[in-house]
Amino acid sequence: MRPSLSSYPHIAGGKIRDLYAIDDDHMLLVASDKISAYDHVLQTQIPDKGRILTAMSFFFFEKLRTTANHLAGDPEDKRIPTEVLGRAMVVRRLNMVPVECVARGYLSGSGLLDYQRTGAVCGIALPEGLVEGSRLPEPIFTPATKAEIGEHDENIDFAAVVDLVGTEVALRLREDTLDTYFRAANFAEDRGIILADTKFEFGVDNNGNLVLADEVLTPDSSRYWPVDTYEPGRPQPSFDKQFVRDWLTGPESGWDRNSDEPPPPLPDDIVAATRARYIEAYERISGMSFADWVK
Ligand code: Q0Q
Repeated sequence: MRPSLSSYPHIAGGKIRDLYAIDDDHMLLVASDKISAYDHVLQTQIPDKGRILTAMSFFFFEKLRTTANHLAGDPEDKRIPTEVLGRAMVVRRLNMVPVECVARGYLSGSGLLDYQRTGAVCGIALPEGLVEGSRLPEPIFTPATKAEIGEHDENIDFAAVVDLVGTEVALRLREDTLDTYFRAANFAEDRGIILADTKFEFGVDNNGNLVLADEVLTPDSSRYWPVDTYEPGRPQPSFDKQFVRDWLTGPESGWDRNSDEPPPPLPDDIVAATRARYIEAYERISGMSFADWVK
């Protein structure tokens, strides 16, 4: 008999995910079917998105198991309530590091903006002449401080990370972030998906070890681009959200992204196509069929 979700105190809620306390040493990380676009959480959900992205985290935690992580149970752990089975992870409770550990292999988003303004990202000088989507000479560690809900994270330089966590932990954060990104990006690229960047969260366990936490290498914590349409010099199509973005900014939605109006509900065909893209990303990367994932 599985416990009910209501028996676990709710600890934190992001826009898309929730965190519950199981006991003093364990937490439950739950992914919803919600999707965000243009800084809005859409009213339309994508069926199975929470299960697909949870399957991706489990896959990468196993694939990258030489990096210590916070997983404390398998996908069918008996502590997972039936209502969230397949889209939840039982994890060890950690002392979370107050730094968003971002690795970038390509120039996009806030990294591109920083580069256009200063020629550098997080204090790391880059070659001249780079454009949107440029592949960087080598992946870079571009940390950020966690923003309040609804705000964007603020990019900081390595010295600021040292001020926050000390030199030894800062060096380990940079090393683990770049090493884990490099391995995952190579793996994904061999399967036709560019992992342009990703955001890791780390925590410290009771033995003082630095541990990879949160979700990992999902399309919500990373930029996934299709290799076959990659072309520097313009915004790259998102592997998973492009159908949503194009419809919302196209003539059919009637929505103005510069207005204060919330986006309208998505039509069924856009929902179905987006669900298929999430499944395609998981199956191409993992080599497994989503039909076999926990339900
Ligand atoms: C922890 N979060 C993320 C979050 C809101 C997720 C705290 N193993 C852990 C974890 C993890 N993962 C956390 N705390 C202690 N031990 C994760 C940012 C926030 C909803 C879901 N915050």
